[in-house]
Amino acid sequence: MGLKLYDLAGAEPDRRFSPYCWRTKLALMHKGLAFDTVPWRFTDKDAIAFSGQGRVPVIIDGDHVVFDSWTIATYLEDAYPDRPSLFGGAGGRGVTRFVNAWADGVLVGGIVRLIVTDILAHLHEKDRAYFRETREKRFGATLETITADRETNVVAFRKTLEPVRTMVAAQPYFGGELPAYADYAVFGCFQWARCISPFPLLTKDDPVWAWRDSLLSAFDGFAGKALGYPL
Ligand SMILES: N[C@@H](CCC(=O)N[C@@H](CS)C(=O)NCC(=O)O)C(=O)O
Repeated sequence: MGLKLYDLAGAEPDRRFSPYCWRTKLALMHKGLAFDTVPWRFTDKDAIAFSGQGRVPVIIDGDHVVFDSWTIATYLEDAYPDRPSLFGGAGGRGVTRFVNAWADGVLVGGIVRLIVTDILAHLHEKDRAYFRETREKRFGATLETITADRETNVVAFRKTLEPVRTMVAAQPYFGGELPAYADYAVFGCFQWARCISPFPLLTKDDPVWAWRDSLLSAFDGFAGKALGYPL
């Protein structure tokens, strides 16, 4: 049996929008591993109960069940050492852990405030009440209040991307000449937004735009072909 990934979907089964699942899919492509995805909704807790928790990504690889995108990345690196490296050695793994944490805190946290109402609009009916309730509790505000000032808030969000601009001014990817897991950790956040929201996160003259474009084209346009909004 091939590798299987439980992948967050919207109302349409092929609208796949989790930033964490995108990281995992690109890591699998990078390793050249074939996989099948299972569309999963927020309230399908029973479907992944075998993993002992309630979030995706979850992968089944033979006898191994692994969840959490960072844990999956380290699992793939260690289980498939002869395939192209995701981290480029122990030092790279350590630095990538920081990039991953920065993406989780600064990017996921910044982007969700710009697109959360668009996420709600694309969810399967059975997920909507759960999503609204859990997120409004988390943010302490209605979803509509959170995105109301997004035209202003996106300006501050773009400023947080300055380290990425510094990086792409000197080299094509976080991984150097070729993409690595640090690229996927950051790119997954932009792909999440593209798949679920028409709201423009970047301006065309931003050097981050070109970096994102090259990842949309990677692996024969794997991420670029996914259902989402045009950029
Ligand atoms: N730290 C986890 C986060 C996973 C996560 O939060 N996944 C979301 C989808 S983007 C989820 O499954 N949420 C379920 C819920 O909110 O009930 C990772 O990196 O995989």
